[in-house]
Amino acid sequence: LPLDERLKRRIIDGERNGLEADLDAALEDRPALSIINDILLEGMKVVGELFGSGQMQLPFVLQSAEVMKAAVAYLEPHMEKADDGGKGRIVLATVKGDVHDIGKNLVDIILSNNGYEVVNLGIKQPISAILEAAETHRADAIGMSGLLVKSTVIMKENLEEMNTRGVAERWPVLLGGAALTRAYVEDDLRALYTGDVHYARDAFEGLSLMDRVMT
Ligand code: B1M
Repeated sequence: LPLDERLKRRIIDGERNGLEADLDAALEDRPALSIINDILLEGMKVVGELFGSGQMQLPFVLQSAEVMKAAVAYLEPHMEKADDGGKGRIVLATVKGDVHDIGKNLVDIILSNNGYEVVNLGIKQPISAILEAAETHRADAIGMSGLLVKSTVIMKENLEEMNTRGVAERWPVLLGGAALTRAYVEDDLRALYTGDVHYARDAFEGLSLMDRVMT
């Protein structure tokens, strides 16, 4: 198989042996971010389709996720660092009940490499923990990630909780994750939330939104 296909296959098959050598070879002709976006994430997309259609079982999805994470960790030092912090601080978390963190961690990497300080709380974070961290770290914004349909409901509840606590004006909120749609965030959630809430389709939109809310 050509190198690109082989790397994509590694994600789909959850095959780690020889991963680093293939990544090194790929780095010779394209930047780390392009390897992630154009090759590895294509593999994850296939995993999602196979899992969704019942052709792949959960333990294998987990293996694929682990290879994906290992690849991202290996590539991270090769990524261009545009800025050294100081542009602002964001508290980032996967919402309550949701363990998916590959996308959130990509957002962390992209923001960190572009001048933001990221306080990454990890997965399954209740709104109380998110707000406490935002307070303690004097965050400029809050980012929530979630991939389950259930998580879109949790995000709504989180915003309602922020309204109730009277803290909606304090932090612009960025929301991302595969189950969300722009319309849900920009129509439904904006209608109920008294603060500022934005939808980010991917990590790069997350970055441009941060640049926007910080100006
Ligand atoms: Co799960 N899973 N999973 N899973 N999994 C999905 C999400 C699913 C769509 C698969 C499917 O059915 N086709 C489905 C959800 C269906 C639904 O809710 N209707 C699903 C399911 C059902 C489940 C379980 C319930 C399965 C089970 O137990 N029976 C279970 C959930 C457990 C839980 O959370 N309580 C489960 C578990 C797992 C694994 C642990 C095996 C593993 C996760 C490992 C990990 O993350 N550490 C896993 C995986 C890998 C997936 C798929 C295949 C891939 C997700 C991924 O990493 N994509 C996924 C299929 C899919 O998404 N279509 C699936 C790559 C990643 C880079 O994309 O996170 O979307 P994503 O991030 C993108 C953007 O969304 C955006 O930027 C990123 C790209 O730049 N973004 C943000 C994300 N967050 C952002 C935040 C921002 C800005 C942008 O600002 C704050």
